[in-house]
Amino acid sequence: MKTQVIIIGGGPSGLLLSQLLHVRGISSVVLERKTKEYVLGRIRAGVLEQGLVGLMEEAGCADRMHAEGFTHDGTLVSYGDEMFRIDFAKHAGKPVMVYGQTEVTRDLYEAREAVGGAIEFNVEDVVIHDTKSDAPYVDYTVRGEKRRIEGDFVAGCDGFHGVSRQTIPLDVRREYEKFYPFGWLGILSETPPVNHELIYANSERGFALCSMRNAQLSRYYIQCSLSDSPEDWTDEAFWQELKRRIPKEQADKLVTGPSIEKSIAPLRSFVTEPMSYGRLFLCGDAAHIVPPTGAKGLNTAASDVNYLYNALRDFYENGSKDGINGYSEKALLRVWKAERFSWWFSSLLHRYPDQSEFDLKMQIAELEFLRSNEAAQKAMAENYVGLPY
Ligand code: FAS
Ligand code: PHB
Repeated sequence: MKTQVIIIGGGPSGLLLSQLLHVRGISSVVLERKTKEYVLGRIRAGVLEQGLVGLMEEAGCADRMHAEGFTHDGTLVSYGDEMFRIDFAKHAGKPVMVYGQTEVTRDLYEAREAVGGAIEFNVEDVVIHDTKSDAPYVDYTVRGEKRRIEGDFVAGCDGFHGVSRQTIPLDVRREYEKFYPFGWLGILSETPPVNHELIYANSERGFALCSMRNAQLSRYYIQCSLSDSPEDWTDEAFWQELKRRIPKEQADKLVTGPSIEKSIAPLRSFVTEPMSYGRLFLCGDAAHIVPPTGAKGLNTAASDVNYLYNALRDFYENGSKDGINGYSEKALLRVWKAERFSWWFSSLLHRYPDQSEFDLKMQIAELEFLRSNEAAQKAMAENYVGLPY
């Protein structure tokens, strides 16, 4: 089989790239390790930057997002019983879209299937070859049958545990990593959100986040120990702990109910450089990971896709190699800014086991500065809604 762009990974990065290329008449094949149902079963991001909204519109996949998503013009930050609002409209001139990653991925799958897009599921033993040539190819197996795809380019959209990053030789790769000494215990419940906007809470018992998917589906997180497992937490224990971490006024109106999903995500900051190797280009979690605090995981994957999509368009439509040659440097500039914001926001809101009394004073002073200073609020708002591509 031959195509123009071979895409490894059928998550949001791979699917968005494939659909955008299709709109421009550029062929691609997506190779996905799991089934579509498995991919859609993962509960992840919830907040979309306008850049991703724009890409979904360009891909022709934004109708349901605009019909069912929520536009948020601000977010709430609390510490103890104190709470203040960061006004995105005032400080950054644009909102965010609250619409789950699961729904983004579902919309992209539907769009690819509607035009007969080539997606292979349950692929195994993916090996990427000859990325330094202008004719890379990928070997893989499906249900034991060996197959090969030849292409002009390979997009590594296969997430943190994929094979694409590993294809770049160790003596070429530079990796940067930070582990956080805690995780996020998240639940999904068919209950109305406690507030119409998100609440990011710093409390003496640890971080909490009140988010949502729609008017009857809420997403809540609490910082937990890395040694915890979801089974350690009954629903009742979760609700009681969440109530102790958000302002009393909010806790008193929290509607609780049975969890329909409960999971723990570890937190990590990670970047690999470069994000390309010959005609192999890494996008999304294949190249970088952020703690979910700043809602930058999915959104930074989208900015990678934006840069790669436009670079490939430039190649096929104008014969220019400037975009593909400059992809890694351009994508990394924005990746590192997302890493910084995600690290800063995580440092502001979580309680660290080794935090000294002075460290705690600094954290509260930072929260007080953010609460009282317009420039600080503008900086946070501009990062949260998404820096320019
Ligand atoms: P993905 O990991 O989503 O997709 C990669 C795809 O490649 C997967 O479908 C995988 O099956 C496939 N694959 C892997 N290896 C392969 C191989 N060898 N061959 C073929 N296919 C292969 N971000 C937020 O902004 N907010 C959040 O709250 C949030 N929560 C998260 C919770 C968890 C547990 C995780 C892991 C991530 C979370 N993220 C969150 C980040 C997340 O949303 C990612 O940024 C987003 O999924 C990135 O999309 P992709 O780059 O497509 O990677
Ligand atoms: C979510 O709704 O899953 C979500 C929202 C904002 C974040 C992280 C996760 O910063």
